[in-house]
Amino acid sequence: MLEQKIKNRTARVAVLGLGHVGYPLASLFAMNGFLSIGYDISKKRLDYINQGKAQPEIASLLPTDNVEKSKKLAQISENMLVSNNGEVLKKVDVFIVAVPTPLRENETPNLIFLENTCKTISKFIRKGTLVIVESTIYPGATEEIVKPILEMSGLLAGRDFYLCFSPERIDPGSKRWSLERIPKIVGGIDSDSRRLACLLYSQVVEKVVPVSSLKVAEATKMLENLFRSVNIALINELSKVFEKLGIDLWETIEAASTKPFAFLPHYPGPGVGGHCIPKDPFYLLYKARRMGLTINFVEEASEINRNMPFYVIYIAEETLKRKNKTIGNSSFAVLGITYKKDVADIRRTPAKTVITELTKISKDVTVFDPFTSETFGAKSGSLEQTIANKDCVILLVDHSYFMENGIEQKINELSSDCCLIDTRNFFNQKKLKKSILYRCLGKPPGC
Ligand code: SAJ
Repeated sequence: MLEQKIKNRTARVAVLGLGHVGYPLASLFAMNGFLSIGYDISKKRLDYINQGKAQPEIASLLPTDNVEKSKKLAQISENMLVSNNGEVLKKVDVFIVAVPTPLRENETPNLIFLENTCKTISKFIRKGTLVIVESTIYPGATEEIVKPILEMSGLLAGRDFYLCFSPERIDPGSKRWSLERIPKIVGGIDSDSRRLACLLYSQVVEKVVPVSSLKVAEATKMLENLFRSVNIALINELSKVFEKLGIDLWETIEAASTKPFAFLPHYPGPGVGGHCIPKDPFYLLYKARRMGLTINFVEEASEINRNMPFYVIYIAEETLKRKNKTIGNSSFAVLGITYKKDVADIRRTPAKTVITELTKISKDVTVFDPFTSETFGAKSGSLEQTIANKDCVILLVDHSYFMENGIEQKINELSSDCCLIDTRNFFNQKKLKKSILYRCLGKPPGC
């Protein structure tokens, strides 16, 4: 009986898709004594994991104490096997789907990875098996897309096997919110399915939140990421307005954050990147449009966030003008390429637009990021080489590395009196030498 196998942790749990969601999840089950099967079609990804290179992605799961840490790592390697061979999916009791759900060029859902993964599962699914989808999809997709493919096996969801949706909520790079501490939402095709999935997750996470249906669970993810996209867009739009009004938006956000209720701070920046926030709202829009509805917020927010990289270049141009320099004849240093702080992920990073546009205008653009060697066609160098003799230094990502390596002092040691564009309110202007023309997004010039 599956329930018993879950309770005594003898259930074989397979996670399909070992990306930034699936790999930590498979590791979490292994750490809690389950036989965890990590399945991924990419040999490159499997080699990366087997060489231990993906360990930073599960850092938040591991204890800081080295002895305890190596115990956990030993448990993971003892209980977890990763493979791209379908044979490992035989005798699996629980299948968890964590494959990417990207967008097509026309911003409609591309469910090809999800569909193919469900076809794979349909070959190995047995009576009494539990299937849980964690990949972000639009409300209704588990019943419309996943269920019919799984039933190609001849087994029926709700009668022969259990089917659930539980949105992944991983916060990449967060040390505070490790997987087991983030409440797990669970919706099922029926109450038995939901009960078993809740029982499973309650073995590995602190809190499980059952909801009334698959659609509510799917919609929860949509709401969370649309809420984020819209609030970031609001604050990005306000950054332009407040600058003109001569008001420091960062100070205003801190002040508003003292309200103990009904305000959640979001911060302006060079744009919104990553695999989720720029993409997920379009899944909901797609579903709404199929019903003849629209969600203006989705497109409005996306438009505002997409334009931020151009606004960063506009600020750089305006600041260089105050030094009687033109953007075309200026040299640039760009600090930070990844989509956000302390992550090595460049998916949909706004840095790509900033650098691509800058290299169209200026012949001398050098970039540096401690997490990636990607340059988007610009020159690269060490941190020191990147900022040396530049007319304009633009910080796009507030990596801890920069402060840990004395970025303010390095900029003060620069011989050239450059312009410094800060898109993250990262620098303490008081620590910068006066000749540096500092400009922070969301603050009036000279503030
Ligand atoms: N950003 C801002 N201002 C802010 C917050 C973020 O400009 O106030 C930018 C970041 O720099 C980054 C982008 O938005 O470029 C997204 O960063 P993020 O931290 O908001 O999002 P992700 O993609 O790293 O993770 C999000 C999270 N979703 C929410 O916070 C609602 C995470 O919890 C989800 O699990 C993840 O998407 C996902 O997988 O959906």
